[in-house]
Amino acid sequence: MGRLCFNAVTNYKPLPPITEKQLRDTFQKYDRDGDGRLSKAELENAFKSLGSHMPNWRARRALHHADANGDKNISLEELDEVVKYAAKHGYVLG
Ligand SMILES: [Ca+2]
Ligand SMILES: [Ca+2]
Repeated sequence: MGRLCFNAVTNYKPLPPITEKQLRDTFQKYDRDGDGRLSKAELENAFKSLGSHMPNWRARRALHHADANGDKNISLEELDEVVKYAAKHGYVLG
């Protein structure tokens, strides 16, 4: 009977699922001008860092989805919706 090598399996550690808090922190980090809101460009950079292949499109969708008052910026209150949106689409820290 041959010996099976399980090293490849046992050494494999799946990344822990990213928490919504971590996602939120990541988005907040991308508030580059520190005005407490995420503009579309800032959102785009955040999605890029999360590994989005189409950060521009994703930022537009997220804005459309979460910008409750329509000022084209994501406030801290609205950020919860963006976080949920990103989590739902499987975004992880890159
Ligand atoms: Ca900002
Ligand atoms: Ca807004």
